[in-house]
Amino acid sequence: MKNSPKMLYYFSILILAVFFMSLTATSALAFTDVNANAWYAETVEAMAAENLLSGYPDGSFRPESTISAAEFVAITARCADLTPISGQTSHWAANIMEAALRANWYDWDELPPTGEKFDQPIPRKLAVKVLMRALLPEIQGDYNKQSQKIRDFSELNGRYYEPVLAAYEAGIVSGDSNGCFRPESGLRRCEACVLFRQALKVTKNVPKAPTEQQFSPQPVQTLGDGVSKNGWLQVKGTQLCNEQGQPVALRGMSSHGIQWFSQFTGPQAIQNTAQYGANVFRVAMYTAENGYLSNPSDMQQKVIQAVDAAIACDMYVIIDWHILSDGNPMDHVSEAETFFSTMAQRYQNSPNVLYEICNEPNGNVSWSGDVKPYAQRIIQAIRTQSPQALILIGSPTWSQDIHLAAADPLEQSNLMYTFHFYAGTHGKDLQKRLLDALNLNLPVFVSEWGVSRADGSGGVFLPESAAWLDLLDQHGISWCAWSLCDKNESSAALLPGTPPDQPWSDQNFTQAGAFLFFRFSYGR
Ligand code: IDC
Repeated sequence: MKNSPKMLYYFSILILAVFFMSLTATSALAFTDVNANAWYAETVEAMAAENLLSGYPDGSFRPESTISAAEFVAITARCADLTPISGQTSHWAANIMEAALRANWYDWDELPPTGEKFDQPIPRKLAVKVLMRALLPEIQGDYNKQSQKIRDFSELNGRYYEPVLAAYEAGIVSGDSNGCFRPESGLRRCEACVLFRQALKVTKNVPKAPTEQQFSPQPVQTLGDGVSKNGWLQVKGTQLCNEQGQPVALRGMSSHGIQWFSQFTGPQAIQNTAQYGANVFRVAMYTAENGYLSNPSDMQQKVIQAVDAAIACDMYVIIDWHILSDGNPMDHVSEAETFFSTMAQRYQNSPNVLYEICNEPNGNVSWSGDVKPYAQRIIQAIRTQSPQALILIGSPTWSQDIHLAAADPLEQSNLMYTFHFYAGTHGKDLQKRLLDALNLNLPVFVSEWGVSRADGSGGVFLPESAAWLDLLDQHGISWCAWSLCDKNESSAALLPGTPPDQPWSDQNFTQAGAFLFFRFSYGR
């Protein structure tokens, strides 16, 4: 057949058409709704090519929609290669959110693991915080230089200064056309992609700071469960372990003073607490304030009832010699000796029982002159009866001076040092002290802490409390919270009038209680 010019013409058009079709097919497009000419197309495509974006089941990406908190965290998790941990709801992102929370990318109150904020738009301030903590925690922003670049800086909550200034410093964020950051606004999905891409670029250029191994070790995976599974407890290094040598963390409640609130140390109240996942209960037997010193046999009886109730629930139970206004434990050392030797004899075959020999030494009292020699005598009294018993030792300044114990510890084994804090009063300084003590190999047990101020009232301070508990979890540290009672003070877990001898529901809890009871089995 002879080629006519007309046929050649049609033929070349066909070839061209096929060529262009193949072009569009290769350059496009991971998503049906990302236009190749859009300003963000290149970024979105590049991220999709690296499997960092998955889009929606219908093949769309919805670049103009506002990105939700769960979506933002999930993409960040892919960028940071974060391994999910079993989450607390059936939300599609629950496992990722759990891992992100525990990695400290954000705080409990910002995106509670219970999921109510997962599908809400993530505000820009929080998005930037998540991004910087996940990908570039080592970058710091110069306050004076960077804050000047942000026209609406006064609208930024101080909680977000650090990550936002760092993001400006690194050139990841530059503000809108008016020079505003708009901390409370949401982000479009396409804008979020640009943020991710920028951060990933910077990551490649930032040499990784040497990790401060001692301050950020891998979180210790600890077992919960009760005595039937874990048996006699033992201390290995700084870690509480079960009879088989596996790391364990006890979590539960402290009673209030049993001279006032023994109705909440009965079988039903303790069982209620165990049912929410607590595996330890602390029996606070005051010595002064109409406690043991004024009424030894009655108080001892109350202790026994509470201990037996906890044992019946397969829990560990701490017998606490609750000195408080009587700040020097040496003042009543012989009474303590008698009491502990009686208890240790009675419970010598029971792996459930732990002995806390002096709640909170305070006032004019020294570690090496008072508390340490006191501990030596009481350890002897207990171990004569119950050689394997785990014993908890306090320190001056209401059991905050663990640095003194760390510098001059007792020689005996199977001891832990108690460390007390109240989230509304104590923060970074005491947290540093805790980490320092761990670094010096001091085994620490938080036998009392509260979500309130140190006077048992005020607040509640839930973000601060969550930060504390996250730190304890990170280091596999056990805790009991003050207190299981219905007194009208903010540290109390139960609303006034809660029946001690009936099962409880969530309606019985104060804000403190709702938070604490939820944390017993957190991450387990
Ligand atoms: C508080 C109680 C409060 C009581 C007071 C004195 O919450 O109702 O009136 O004791 O008995 C501690 C103590 C603990 C305190 C608690 C809160 O161990 O007995 O309980 N706290 O102040 N150390 C630091 C704080």
